[in-house]
Amino acid sequence: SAAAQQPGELWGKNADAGKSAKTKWFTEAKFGLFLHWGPYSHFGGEIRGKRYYGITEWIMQRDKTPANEYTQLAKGFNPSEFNAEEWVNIAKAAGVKYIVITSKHHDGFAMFDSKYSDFDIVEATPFKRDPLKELAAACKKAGIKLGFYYSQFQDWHEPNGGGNGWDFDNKTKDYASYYRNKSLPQITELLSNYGELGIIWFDTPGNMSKEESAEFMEKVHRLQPNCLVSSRVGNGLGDFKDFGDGEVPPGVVKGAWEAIFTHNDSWGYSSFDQNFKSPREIIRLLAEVASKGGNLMMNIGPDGKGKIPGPSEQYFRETGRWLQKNGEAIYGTTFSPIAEQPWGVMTSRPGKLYLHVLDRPHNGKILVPAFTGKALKARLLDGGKPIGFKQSGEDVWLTLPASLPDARNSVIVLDYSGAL
Ligand code: FHN
Repeated sequence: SAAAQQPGELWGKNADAGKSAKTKWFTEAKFGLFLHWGPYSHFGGEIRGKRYYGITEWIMQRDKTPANEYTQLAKGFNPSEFNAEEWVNIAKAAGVKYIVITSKHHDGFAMFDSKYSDFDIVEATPFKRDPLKELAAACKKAGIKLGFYYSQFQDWHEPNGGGNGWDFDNKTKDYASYYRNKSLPQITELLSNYGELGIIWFDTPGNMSKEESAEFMEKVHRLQPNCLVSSRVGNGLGDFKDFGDGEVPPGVVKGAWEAIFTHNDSWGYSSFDQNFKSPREIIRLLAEVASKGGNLMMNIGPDGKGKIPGPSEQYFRETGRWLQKNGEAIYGTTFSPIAEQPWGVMTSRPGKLYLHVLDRPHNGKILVPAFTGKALKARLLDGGKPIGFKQSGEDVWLTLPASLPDARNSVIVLDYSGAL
């Protein structure tokens, strides 16, 4: 039937839809928190008297700030109000199962105590603490997986790092020496000093060769065999697939994968961007991504003092309240065997189809087509109220109550026998 989903691409060797022991936690997690935090958070979109809207973590490149000057300005970064437990409490309340934080973004600044660069938070700022140590401890205590973002190719601070063509000559760079002297050793530090990690989230591989990408991936696996590597390690490698920023694939994708969004129009903190996605948008996006079989990792940009912006905290907490009631329809589910419908999307697990009703039709009747199983029982997930239904052949019609528990997304659990 046309309504049955045609699974898209299979990612890597994970054709078992992530059931392999290594990616199991990841494919079950469904919701992650991305954090972009560094000296750019202190600038908040404004540097040397100029304002830049969006991607504030790129401010050094957009402003062509000389590396020396950026280093001087970065000394103003002093996130004295940072409290790892507070962040993890918010993450927990939001219902995320993992956190990925920038350990070094393209500006080259290490957010951890590194022996391989002075340009790190302990040596180059008055803050002096290692926030990743504190975050690792808080995550461990809360049972949340921790991953580190690491920009392995772009490093605008280093003469041989990728990306900085305003201070250095891109044509004469010795990238191999950059990998050898900074990025590979820092990866070793991250995997050695912060306990067990869930992910090393590489990004923008630039002109890395296949051998170089493989070297980074192997390094991670050698030091922590269970640590997953993002596909942005480059050259088709990685343990799971990351789609483009703000991209949701058009249909089902089997295997371990992630859609990556940010809460407003920037990854790093912006002092003047208030374009935050509402809880409604987050909740519906989460359902859509899960219905295609993936995770949603949504980013927040904490500010230069170390605080999570108010709207981010509030909207993530609100998402968490929805998940408390409806998490069964998200966590541990797999993609829907039946395509998106005018009223919403579906997620599934053996014997259960979760109907995420996003738009209630006027007559209150919704159709689940291409239903090759036998419908047994239907009820609202939140509150348990039974829902009337009628199956004729492969069509299941359900009659919604006059008022649904949540206008953003009300879930109906449809129990069935047979196969979909
Ligand atoms: O250039 C980065 C960007 O600053 C941000 O970190 C995003 C997050 O996925 N990744 C890169 C662009 O794809």
